[in-house]
Amino acid sequence: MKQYQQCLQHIIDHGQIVNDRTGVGTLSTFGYQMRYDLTEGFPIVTTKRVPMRLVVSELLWFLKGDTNIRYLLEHDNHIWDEWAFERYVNSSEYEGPDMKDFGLRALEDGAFHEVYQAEMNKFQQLILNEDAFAQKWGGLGPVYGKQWRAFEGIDAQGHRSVVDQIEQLLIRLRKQPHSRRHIISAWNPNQVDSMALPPCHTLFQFYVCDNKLSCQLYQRSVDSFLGLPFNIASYALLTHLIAREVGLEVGEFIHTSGDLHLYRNHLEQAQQLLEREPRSLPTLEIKGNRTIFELEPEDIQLIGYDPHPTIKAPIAV
Ligand code: UFP
Repeated sequence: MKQYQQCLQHIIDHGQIVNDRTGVGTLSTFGYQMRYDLTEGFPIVTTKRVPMRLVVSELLWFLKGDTNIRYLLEHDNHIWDEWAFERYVNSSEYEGPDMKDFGLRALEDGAFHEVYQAEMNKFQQLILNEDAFAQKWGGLGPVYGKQWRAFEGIDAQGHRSVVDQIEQLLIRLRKQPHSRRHIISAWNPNQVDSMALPPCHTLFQFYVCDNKLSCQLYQRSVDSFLGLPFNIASYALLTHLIAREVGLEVGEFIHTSGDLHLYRNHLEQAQQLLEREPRSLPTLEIKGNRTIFELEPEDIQLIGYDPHPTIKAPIAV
């Protein structure tokens, strides 16, 4: 899987230094595309380990229309914790130690990191064990699950309308596979400000040719070291799940980037990854006959994933 390495090299060669929202700083480029032929194997990065288990539970969570981190915590998935935590510690209900700018401070100050970790652990336990707390503080606002399964708006007659975009997509793919309108948008301008994180994977389109289903994603903002390998695996998996549901083979997954960046504190890790030789791709196995909305994480497995070891990198919040 050379394409991912070429993408990192592209940013290193052409990126401009930008002081981004998180305060960490990035090397940034705008507009980039990669194509993965899904018939050649499952396109998960092999030059470091990508936690497929987390990709799977997050995607099934989106597909259920869920926007509360409790489901993720129950599956030992912590990728959204910081976003929910941020809302909680910035509220008047939070009475613990000052957590202002916790993301950056936890990276730079060891003593603060301990205090932060203790507060985060308390928060996670409350989400898991207290229904009312989970209801109130586990929610991330109308993020992906909400937009995919219950996109709200006003129709042409002025009536409130709620669209299940995934259900509509499945119906249309069965009825009119060659339609050029197989689009799902997670970007709802009316609701972006209420989301814990405005959707990074913003809009995607499906395409059918020769009985094969392809998917193209437009990702507005791409953390190339931590986010991108995860996002590629997630949308490759989604393409497989949708294809299975409507009885098609898989075709290509095309990833198109808006702001494609490498955080300043991921540069060394990226160089380390670039020295590694890509390995052969695994294949995907989906067991049983549960529908796309009923699938459980254990139904989905990668066969033959033998990556180089994990490379740790701090996440910018
Ligand atoms: N990011 C990704 N992929 C994701 C996701 C977030 O790369 O799936 F949820 C990164 C992109 C960016 C940051 O570095 O998170 C979001 O910040 P902003 O909203 O300022 O673009």
